[in-house]
Amino acid sequence: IETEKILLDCLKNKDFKLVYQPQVSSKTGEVHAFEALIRLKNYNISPAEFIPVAEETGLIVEIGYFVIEEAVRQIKEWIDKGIEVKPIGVNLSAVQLRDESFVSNLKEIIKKYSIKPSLLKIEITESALMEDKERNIKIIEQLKEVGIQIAIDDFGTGYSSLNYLTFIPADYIKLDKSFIDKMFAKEGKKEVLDGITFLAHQLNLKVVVEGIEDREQFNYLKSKGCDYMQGYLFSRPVDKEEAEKLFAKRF
Ligand code: G
Ligand code: G
Ligand code: NA
Ligand code: MN
Repeated sequence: IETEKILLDCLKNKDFKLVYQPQVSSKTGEVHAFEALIRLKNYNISPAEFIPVAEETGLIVEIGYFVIEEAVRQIKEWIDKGIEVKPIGVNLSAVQLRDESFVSNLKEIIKKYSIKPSLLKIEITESALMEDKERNIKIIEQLKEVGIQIAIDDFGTGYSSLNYLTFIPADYIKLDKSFIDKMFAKEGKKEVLDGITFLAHQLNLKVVVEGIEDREQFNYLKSKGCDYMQGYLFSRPVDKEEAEKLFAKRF
């Protein structure tokens, strides 16, 4: 209840903001895209804590539209500044897909700021997709038709059936930090990562690896053909001013 009150208050006053974490191209060391992550302006409560509350109460629908519009607005701002802009990925909860107008609302937002739809990326977990499989896959297909990019988030957690990769029309899979850490642990089998990368590439999916904290992991994963890396090794999620400085950077 307490968290719900805080969220309602934040919605009323638009007291949310986005921070951005770069995804770095393994090949060039350039920023390839950003993931947008929500923060409360006036509270130090992690989204890991308040997003579940937002989902249970349904507030995530409105919060989600704020996130999407703010990301698109930021893209437009960077374009207007003459910056060679990169795609921004936003996280999506399953609850947001239940909104009948989801696809048309996204089209509206993209039209309002007149950006290329491919500059927006949706990050969604397989478990969210599987909550209402037929329907959600149809929605993902519609987003793809609009030109929005799709990433399957948190791969390696949950069931991670390789089968579903063949029928979800995605552009990226994101390997989750917990999965990577397991593979790199003493008893882990990091060779599995070669196999997944190979398979993903066969299916025309690019591979993003999350939670990269050390150079050794980066070098190994790069040598195995993982396309993009995200993690504290490069940058924590940062505000838009800091993010802007990262465009020129070579990691
Ligand atoms: O940024 P941080 O590591 O604290 O995020 C914690 C969790 O909250 C992650 O699982 C992340 O995906 C989720 N999260 C962050 N921002 C958003 C958002 O805008 N929408 C949704 N649905 N989840 C988010
Ligand atoms: O669930 P999702 O994959 O969206 O969660 C992303 C979360 O992971 C963000 O909250 C972000 O702050 C966190 N994160 C990003 N890079 C790293 C990292 O290198 N190490 C750790 N521990 N967390 C990270
Ligand atoms: Na994510
Ligand atoms: Mn993830």
